Amino acid sequence: MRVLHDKATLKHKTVEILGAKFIDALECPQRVANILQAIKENGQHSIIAFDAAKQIGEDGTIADSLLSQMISDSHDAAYLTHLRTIHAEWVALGNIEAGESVIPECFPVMGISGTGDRPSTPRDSFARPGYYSFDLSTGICKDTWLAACASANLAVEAARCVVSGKDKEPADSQPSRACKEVLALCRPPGHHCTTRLAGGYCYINNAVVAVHALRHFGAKTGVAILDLDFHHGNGTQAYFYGDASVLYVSLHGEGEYPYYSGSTSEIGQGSGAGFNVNLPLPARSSFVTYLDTLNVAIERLETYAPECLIVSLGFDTFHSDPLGSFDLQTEHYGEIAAAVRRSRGLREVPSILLLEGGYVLDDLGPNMLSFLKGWELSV
Ligand code: SP5
Ligand code: ZN
Repeated sequence: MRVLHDKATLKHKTVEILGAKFIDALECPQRVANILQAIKENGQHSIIAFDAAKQIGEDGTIADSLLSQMISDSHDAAYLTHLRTIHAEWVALGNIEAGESVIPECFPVMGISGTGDRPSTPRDSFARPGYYSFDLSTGICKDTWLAACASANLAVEAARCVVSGKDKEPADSQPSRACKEVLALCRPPGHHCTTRLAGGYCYINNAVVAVHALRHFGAKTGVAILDLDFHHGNGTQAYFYGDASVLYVSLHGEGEYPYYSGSTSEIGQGSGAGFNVNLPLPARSSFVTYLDTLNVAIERLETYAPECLIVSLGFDTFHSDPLGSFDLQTEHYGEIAAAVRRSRGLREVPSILLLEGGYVLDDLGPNMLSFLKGWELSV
């Protein structure tokens, strides 16, 4: 497996309100550090280090025009400006110290005004974090923007690897980069945020960016997203809800965070109807139950016959995860990967694995290695 990493992804470190406690966010730098360490020690995968920080100025502007385009094509411009500037603005106003994080104070929740409309962009800098996020787990520190851009850049580079037909560079410009399976060690994760709402530790939707990048590099037909994080990927679903050219399939905890999405009745709309598949599983689901449902997902993916597959890969399905309630063990990740990869219709499909959640620090490395072994052994 080719593994893409960027040390700038480790610079995002924030706080959250979880279960009525104000704590260091469970989504922390050590997650990726531990996975990377395990992959290095294992020695069977090639690691490519990117350095997006070189492309990003003091003021957060992105010099890399492709990355900038991929992010801005898929997210609201004022939202991106907010992510890029709010921390410095709050520090300048004296709201926080430089080492602290921006946390929302007030949300424009449905019904607040009786008009039914989303209120217009607030001028007040205390109002903006709530205007551009939906929970209290998505603080913004000094380097959040840098890390989120570096994370999205890994999704772009993963897409570059797996699609051979590039439209910008000559076809033979980077022959050594072609690779049909890539793991992007994205952090922060992406599947909860929408085009203008951060949430669930997510700021830029890396799966959405990956789809844009796949198109940019020449993917012409269907892209499928298999979301294996414990939580429903509401942001990814929202982005492709009306789009038949992207099939979204998710296995997740029923009725769990983000609470207001993920039911089986959400099937897509317009020409996208039938191309959104939610497969919620009850709390404490066993591996047997999980695998049965995974096979339903795989059948749907096979029928769709995608040109490329994106896996939103979360390990918060692990039995002891503080944010999950499934009963999966380390060896099960290998079986899950093998089940996907053994499928006749999917084994030849260029695939991008994007890291999402997973919060048991000591088990993240073994769980990732188990997944990668299952993925590769089964071909
Ligand atoms: C990427 C990702 O995994 N984001 C998940 C963010 C979840 N944040 C809030 C979870 C609240 C869970 N509350 C119930 C805990 C029961 N143990
Ligand atoms: Zn999750």
